[in-house]
Amino acid sequence: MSKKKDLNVGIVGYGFMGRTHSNAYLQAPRFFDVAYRPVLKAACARNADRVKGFAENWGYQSAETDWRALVARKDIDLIDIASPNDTHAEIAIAAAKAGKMVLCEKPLGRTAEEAKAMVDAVEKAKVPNMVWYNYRRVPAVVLLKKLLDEDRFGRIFHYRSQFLQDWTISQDLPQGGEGLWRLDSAVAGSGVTGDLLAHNVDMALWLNGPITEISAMTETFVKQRKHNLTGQVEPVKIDDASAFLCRFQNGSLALFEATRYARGHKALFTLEINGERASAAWDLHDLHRLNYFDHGDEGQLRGWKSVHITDGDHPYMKNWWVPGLQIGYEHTFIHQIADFLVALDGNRTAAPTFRDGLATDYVTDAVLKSAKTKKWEAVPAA
Ligand code: SOE
Repeated sequence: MSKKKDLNVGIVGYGFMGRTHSNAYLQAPRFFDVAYRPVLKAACARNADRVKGFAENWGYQSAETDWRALVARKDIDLIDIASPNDTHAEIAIAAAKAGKMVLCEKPLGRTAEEAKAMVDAVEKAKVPNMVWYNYRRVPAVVLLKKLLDEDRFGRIFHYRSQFLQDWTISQDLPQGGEGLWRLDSAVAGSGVTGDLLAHNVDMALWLNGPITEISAMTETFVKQRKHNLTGQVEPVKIDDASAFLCRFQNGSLALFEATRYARGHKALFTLEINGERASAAWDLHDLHRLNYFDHGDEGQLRGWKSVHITDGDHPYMKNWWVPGLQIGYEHTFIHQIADFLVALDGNRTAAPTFRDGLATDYVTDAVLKSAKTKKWEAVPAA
């Protein structure tokens, strides 16, 4: 392997996503033939002691407590935003203005309006940009995309996708603050619509093309929760569950559902697509399997196949262990940064770009709007 060029990374945020991204920067150049080696220059978060501990644990060379200082540093090429949703736009826009590459956790903006300002900033500055919709990089999902691109399915009739969790059912769970900001609408923007459904939507737009119109419903099952920052019981303004019907530009009809109230389900992300000649189904709990039905198979043996996507000719798998051995959740982030580094070397951009992230925000905004108006809502093109 040739000598790699340094790519100096400054990350904002040391939570769950700060860890997944940091791990990806370290592992990608070890497992993939990429021209760049991410150098962990600085980690940034408000709590000085904790950010220092995080930096030491992951091998960041320094720690900052003000993201503005991080963005101003001349020794940093790329700003990675792994902090809560209310910080995304301000940091991304400042980083783009400073000429940095910008990677951002999902959802891109709390609203499409915020996301649009972020797209304008990175496109004006012409800086590489990407949103961490990591599930696009599951090998079985990438294989499904390849099969669709090869037109093995024919006309697509249906798409359906769910993301089911159960961790907010207790009424005693507070809202707000570290770990629970996803329940605070001021920080998160929305509830499951922006947090979970956004994953389903990003993947669907990639696999099945644009969504044109939507009819949605949302519900907030627990109406009040203690707020961790004020100590007061306050109204809950996020959506706890969100579901919608829609039409895709290719004429297919779809059903989507996300909830944190599906008792027994921890992160059940599913999808199924039905075409004229074939169907496929995938779920995150069995992420290595792609279930595939080919109507072209010989009649007496026609049926659903469960293909174990771990062979050397499956997407990404030749870079890991030996055929049959599995990889997991953290590898989706490693694949994403590896793809980013390959694209960077070729002066290309890896998807999903900020503009792709905006397309998802347009859909989630339309979901929230339709749930309020109780009408079908059109989805603007990004
Ligand atoms: C919420 O529980 C969450 O952590 C999301 O924020 C992530 O995006 C999803 O991948 C897993 O669930």
